[in-house]
Amino acid sequence: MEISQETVAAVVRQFAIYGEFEGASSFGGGHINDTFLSKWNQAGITVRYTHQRINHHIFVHPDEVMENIERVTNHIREKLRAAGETDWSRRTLTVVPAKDGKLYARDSEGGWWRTYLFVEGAHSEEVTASPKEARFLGASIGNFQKQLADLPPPRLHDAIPDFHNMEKRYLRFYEVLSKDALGRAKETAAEIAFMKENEERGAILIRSLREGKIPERITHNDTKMNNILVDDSDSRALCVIDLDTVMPGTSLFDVGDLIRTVTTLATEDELDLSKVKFDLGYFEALLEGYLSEARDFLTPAELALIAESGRNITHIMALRFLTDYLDGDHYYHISRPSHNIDRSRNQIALIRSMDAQWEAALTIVSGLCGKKG
Ligand code: ADP
Ligand code: GN1
Ligand code: MG
Repeated sequence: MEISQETVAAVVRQFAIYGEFEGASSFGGGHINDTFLSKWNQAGITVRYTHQRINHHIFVHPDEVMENIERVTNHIREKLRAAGETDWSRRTLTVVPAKDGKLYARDSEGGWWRTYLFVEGAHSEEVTASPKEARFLGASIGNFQKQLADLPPPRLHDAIPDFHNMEKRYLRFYEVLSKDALGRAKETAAEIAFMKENEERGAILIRSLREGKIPERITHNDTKMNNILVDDSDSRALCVIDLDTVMPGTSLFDVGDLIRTVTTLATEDELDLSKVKFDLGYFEALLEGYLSEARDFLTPAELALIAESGRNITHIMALRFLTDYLDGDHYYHISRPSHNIDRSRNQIALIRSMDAQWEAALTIVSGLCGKKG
């Protein structure tokens, strides 16, 4: 549903922001929430804020999501301050509460909104610029997991229960497929066949977690690279954003989504599948960065599944995009009718490219895990 300027102008005024509202415009390319950037005149200085209408069909308890985000960002901020870091308001998101003290505000149509300080001098990217940048991205997520390892109880809310539960994702896929409401199964026979052939290996991470072979940790669960802001000045990963899905999970969900998005120079919806290639150089650089922060706390069982995590999360996305296409595109934002099936085909191409270089990927992981320092 389109959001009118009037709705935005009315809702942003509910937040505890000083000064004169100058306007807001749509911003960013996320698939889930609606993001706006606003400008305010604060006694002669222009200050910008980020506002998001939370997709409450997906995050059905937005108040709980905001509670999670407030706890997580406060914890990280305290850590940064204690370590004597400066510039901490660019290194973690800052929630701006509403004037009534709540972490969200409601619009006249029942929408749920939140506000963050806009992180200036940073941007998000869709493809990695260099192996050096891949290293920074990896280190930022290793560090994020480390920062949250000692978050005091209680347990975070499950923002989306079973978010990366492949067995449940398959059940939903079969349900949607059996209805085939739009008659799209025929044209997607090859992708459906791929999903059926690979169902067994898709469950590796979720089964390992359930059986206690790998530990539960606080993880981000949506670490695609455009959810990490990069500093304009030096290309360093500056701030991990899009925190809606931070909740208990496995470290492998995060490293897996990084592998999915950082190790190919094609975007997730690239149509020329010959460009969708898994790049071992970026893979190694990414893992070097990640392990520089995470190797001390990861268990041998987690390390052994690192390469698999990339394939697994790519597989989940391929399945989710296909399911949404068969279901009539209700979940992801799309900008063309074939967008979801294009994404699914792209992700399958990436899995095939990983498969083709599997032994080399495993050799890189064992080389890195053996390395000291
Ligand atoms: P979605 O859940 O829809 O993906 P995100 O939280 O990822 O929404 O935000 C969409 C985009 O908006 C991000 O990729 C980023 O470019 C930009 N963005 C979001 N929050 C901020 C912020 N606080 N400062 C600067 N840019 C932001
Ligand atoms: C969505 O919110 P965004 O665009 O960063 C999705 C992720 C997928 C991603 C695929 C809550 O992420 O799980 O990996 O699209 N987020 C949710 O691009 O479903
Ligand atoms: Mg996002």
